[in-house]
Amino acid sequence: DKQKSLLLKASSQFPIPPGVKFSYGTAGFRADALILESTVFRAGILAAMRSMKTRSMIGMMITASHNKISDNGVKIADPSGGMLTQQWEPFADALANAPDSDSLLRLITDFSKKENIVFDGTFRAEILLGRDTRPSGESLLEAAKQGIHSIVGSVGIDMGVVTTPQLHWMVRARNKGMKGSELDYFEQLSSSFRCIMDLNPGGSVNSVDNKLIVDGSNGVGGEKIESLTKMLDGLNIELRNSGAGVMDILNEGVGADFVQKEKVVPDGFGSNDVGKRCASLDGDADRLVYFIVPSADTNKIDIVDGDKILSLFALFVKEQLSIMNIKGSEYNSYQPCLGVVQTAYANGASTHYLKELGLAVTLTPTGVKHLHRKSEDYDIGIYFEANGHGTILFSEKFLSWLEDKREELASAPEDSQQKKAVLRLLAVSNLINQAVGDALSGLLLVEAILQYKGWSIHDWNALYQDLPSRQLKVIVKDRTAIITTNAETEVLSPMGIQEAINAETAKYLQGRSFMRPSGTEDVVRVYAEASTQDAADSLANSVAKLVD
Ligand code: 16G
Ligand code: ZN
Repeated sequence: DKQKSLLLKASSQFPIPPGVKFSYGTAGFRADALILESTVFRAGILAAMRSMKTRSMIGMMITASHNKISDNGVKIADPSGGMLTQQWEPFADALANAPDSDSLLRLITDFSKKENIVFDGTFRAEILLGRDTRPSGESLLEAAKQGIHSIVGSVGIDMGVVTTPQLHWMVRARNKGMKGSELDYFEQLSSSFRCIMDLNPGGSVNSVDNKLIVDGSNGVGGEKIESLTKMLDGLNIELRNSGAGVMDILNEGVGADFVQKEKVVPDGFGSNDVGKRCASLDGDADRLVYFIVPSADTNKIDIVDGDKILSLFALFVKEQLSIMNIKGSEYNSYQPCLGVVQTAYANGASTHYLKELGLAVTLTPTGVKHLHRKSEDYDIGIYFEANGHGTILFSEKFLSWLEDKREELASAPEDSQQKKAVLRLLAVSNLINQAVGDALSGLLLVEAILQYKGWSIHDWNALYQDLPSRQLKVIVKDRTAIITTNAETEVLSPMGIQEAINAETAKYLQGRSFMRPSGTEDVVRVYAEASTQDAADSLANSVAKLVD
């Protein structure tokens, strides 16, 4: 029939490269851009099918985030704006690796039967498409459209060059029946930012230096932050590594991943920036870290990472909850539960700090989908990976409770602290991206909280002192030989390795160490921390020797 011939014809235009195995992985398909056309074409088919299944709009983002510029990738966003459901990942893998058009067609037919997807063209499947600034993005986007159009009745809507979180936000907004253009995104961020700033103790007058220097990683985030800044006052952003210069190469010696892993000054920064407040985005602007150049004599930086952003957010939210005095008799019927979610990479000092604050801390395996899902268990769930990806999730129940409070307090005096705390939390829920971690909205919230507290980056950095840590990677033949448990903190198999790690770790003061197979590369990663840098290095080295 029509659908079959359409699919066969279109897929014959996109043969798969020989000898490559694609895997949907932790964050979608990712590879050298030159071999990705068939994968992106097929991901377009998958997105259309997902839209038909869920009767909702689906997102498709073409990006390889912090990877080098010659790589690219594709990720699917589900109707909520979150990551594609894990239940469809095996189908995604199978589609990407089907050797020819006939087997592709068979896979699609079988899976659609199982999922009750009927190709009669009566449902208009809609896929929002976005890409980062990679030059390969344009032709890959074309391949995505071809994939979408090979399913009868499906349309792709091209949003152009956007950040990953913008695309996820747009999908979420549109599926909630709200306006979801880029301008709507900027308006929501800037108005909620202004709202929090206006509620600050000093009003919108700045109590601390409002100058922030941003490293745009030579990617899409730079351009977007400039558009956003035009709609803001109360914040003075100097953008570097915008990607506009001829020598500017995406993610090369710049950006959040580089800064957090290497802990050295990124390109474009130097001795003139000693002591200033600096921030780095990654290549698709879903990660954010801050840093300080401590002195002109070294290229080392003090990293203010995702754990510290999490701690700042948690401290702020907890403070607002206690201003509202929810433990008091008045609100006794409902006690919102605040929880924080980290991974094994979280610095031990951050976990200790958060527990001392009295918060529930949970660890999940690496990868945003795991942290995000766990955070949904709370009324307010805050999650961050140390690498700077994270956000705050508010439950519907909590938000409607807040709305009720707002109404109750409508006639309270302007300077009612309770009223302000309610308004602040509502503004935070509008500012912070509910779909996925977002460097732009995260940055605005950090800035607003620093103003609220009257803190410099040094005050913030002093919340706790990071334990020295070391990360190593060991190249292995088969990373799947290592199987971990307990949120990747322990090795289950091969037998004996965990005992050996324990024995090594016990030799060090405040020692902690684990190994895990990477979800994105053929390596095993080793993490160690201890009371001194030398000790952390030496622990990491001895644990790395246990691999293979
Ligand atoms: C991906 C993940 C990131 C994780 C990283 C770990 C998403 C959107 N991104 O980039 O969260 O930290 O993989 O990489 O989930 P690894 O498994 O190679 O260490
Ligand atoms: Zn990214």
